[in-house]
Amino acid sequence: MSGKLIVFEGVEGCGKTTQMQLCCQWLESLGISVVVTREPGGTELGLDLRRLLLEKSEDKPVAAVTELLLYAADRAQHVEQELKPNLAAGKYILCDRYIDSTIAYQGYGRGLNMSLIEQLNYIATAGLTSDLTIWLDVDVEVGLSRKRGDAAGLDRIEQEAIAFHRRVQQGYSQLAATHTSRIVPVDGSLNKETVHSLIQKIVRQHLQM
Ligand code: T5A
Repeated sequence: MSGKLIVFEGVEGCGKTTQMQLCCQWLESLGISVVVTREPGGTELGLDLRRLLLEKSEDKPVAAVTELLLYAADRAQHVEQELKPNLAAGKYILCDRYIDSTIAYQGYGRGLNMSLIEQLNYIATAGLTSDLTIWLDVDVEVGLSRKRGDAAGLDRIEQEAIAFHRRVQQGYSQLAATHTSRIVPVDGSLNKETVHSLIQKIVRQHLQM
């Protein structure tokens, strides 16, 4: 595969969408062909799964294992339908969340079995890992307060207790400490332009551009 997979990760409201847009504009200005996608919801099937996963509905509870399997199903479809073909075509893919989200949210956040999650991640991705994962490190209170300012309101997972979001943040911290060559932390509390220029440097260094 000749393309590159760059993943953006972090807690709610860490600024992934904002930074992916800026990164896309920058890469395109260099003449690079870019695909922007996300999990959940990077395919038509995935959009249906995203709605099931994130809509707020008192009378439709989602069990933790069900949630894990739905994220895995979304990923399996996304890898087959979007990631593999675009990488094979030499594209740079900017992906909003990937395997580390499942480890952070379903593993650290929900407390599900880590080896089960790793197996499911492997099944869903067939071993496809990112070339670079940028972790936008933001305090959970800062991220959630940014989201509260958005008109759409908070989704099912954003409405979880603050202790859940803190466990997720701890998960990202552990992941970054373990996978130092793949996951690069960026201080997401800085202003948008500063975060973008830090990301440019990381992408250049990491992908030897
Ligand atoms: N999930 C996902 C799992 O539990 N397991 C999994 O395996 C996967 C794949 C997905 C949800 O699913 C969960 C995690 C999530 O709960 P999502 O679409 O990724 O949902 O939702 P969010 O993480 O909340 O993503 P958002 O798009 O809502 O937020 P972003 O992208 O992090 O933030 P962004 O860029 O939209 O910015 C949010 C606000 O902050 C401002 C923006 O203008 C915007 O108003 N902002 C800044 N303000 C100040 N300084 C900066 N540097 C700023 N950057 C952005």
